[in-house]
Amino acid sequence: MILHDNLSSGNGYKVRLLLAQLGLPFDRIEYDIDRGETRTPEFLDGIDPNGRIPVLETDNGEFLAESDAILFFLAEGTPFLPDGRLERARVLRWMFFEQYSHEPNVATPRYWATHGIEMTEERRLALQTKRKLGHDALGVMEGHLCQNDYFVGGRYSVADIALYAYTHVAHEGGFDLTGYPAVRAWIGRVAARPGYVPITRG
Ligand SMILES: N[C@@H](CCC(=O)N[C@@H](CS)C(=O)NCC(=O)O)C(=O)O
Repeated sequence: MILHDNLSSGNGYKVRLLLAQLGLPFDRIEYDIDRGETRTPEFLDGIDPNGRIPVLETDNGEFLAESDAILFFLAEGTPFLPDGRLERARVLRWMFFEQYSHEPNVATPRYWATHGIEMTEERRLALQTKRKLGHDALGVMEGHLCQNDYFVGGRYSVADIALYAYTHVAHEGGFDLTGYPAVRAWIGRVAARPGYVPITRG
């Protein structure tokens, strides 16, 4: 398998973390997203027309984009995805929450801060909204984790990986997690799982 990736990406990290925990070997191709390397005609025509990483290239030469779809695909038939119909749907519930309510608000400020993106007036205004919506999403997680050790079925799954990726580095985008003790405790539980690798590991 080949992971088309960028080391700083939390979306890419989700896949790297699961592959490491599954013990699956893979090759990684690094793209400089600041220099538009995922927007070339070769990438758009041959790898993914949406021009973003991560993309998983399977051993059969099939391409699969979207981090949470890749997690779901790789987790099939493993302990990282529950068997029951309702629990599988709950994994998707948290993944859709991650993509709609969490990632656009918690990850984007980190990207702006860590990639030297110019803070135009438009971005400054957008940041205020993202800050509020990001804290709303963290609040939803806190409420769930006050009652549960993990997101679905009381055990670690790809729902946790999807949400962990950008939550554990939220401070890099200016989010203070002090007010979310249950989230911080869950971050510690995830980081203690067997086969854990940090976001910096390629
Ligand atoms: N919904 C996608 C988002 C992917 C995404 O935003 N990728 C970013 C890096 S985290 C990217 O490739 N940016 C480069 C670009 O947009 O040109 C996923 O979860 O995989």
